[in-house]
Amino acid sequence: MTELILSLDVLDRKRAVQIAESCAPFIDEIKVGYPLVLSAGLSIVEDLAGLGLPLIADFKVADIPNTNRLICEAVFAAGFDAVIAHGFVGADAARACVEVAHNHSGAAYIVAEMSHPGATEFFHGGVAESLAELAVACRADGIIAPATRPERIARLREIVGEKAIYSPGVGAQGGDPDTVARLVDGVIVGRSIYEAEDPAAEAERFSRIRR
Ligand code: BMP
Repeated sequence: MTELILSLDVLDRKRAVQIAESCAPFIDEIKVGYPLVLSAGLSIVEDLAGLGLPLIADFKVADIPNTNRLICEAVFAAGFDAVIAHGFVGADAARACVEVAHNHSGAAYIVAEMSHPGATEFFHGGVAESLAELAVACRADGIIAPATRPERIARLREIVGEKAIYSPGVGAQGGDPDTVARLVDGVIVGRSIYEAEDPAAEAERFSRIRR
């Protein structure tokens, strides 16, 4: 099944919780990143935990192994179920995130290629392929790949095989959810849902990709 993952980049705590609650029947996971955590505090996790949906910490962790380890320990102690980390810092640093995640029965995903136009300045010439290979070598649970470039997802799938591919970049960034849903394990949607007049109705509309 392809999951629908809500990217909850909403700054107001009350509104974030309201949106998450109303969308909960139509989504499979919630991704929380710096915008919400830096505005509302890490304790936002406690407010969202009651929904019973896995919570992904999108902190794109990218430091030395020891610091990565400390960050990931804090992430899982806060109650998150998964963490997103960068791979360009090297296998030792990425592996630190994976090890902490697995010690907490959680998951770690490595960014292989990003979705915005500027990403191609550095993610080209085999870089994303190397990061996908690193994710496999580090026993990460999956990768992040761009919904804005479905042909790249297909290429990265050849490398990661059965591992999960979660893909942001549909809607507001131009990616087509139905095309991408056929290629990935989870479609990440932010603004198209949380900026909609009726976020729950929009989440329900997107939930057609859960098949
Ligand atoms: P939106 O649907 O509003 O564009 O949100 C996409 C979410 O996915 C944002 O939280 C963004 O930071 C994240 N993201 C992305 O858009 N592209 C990437 O390559 C990696 C991401 O984590």
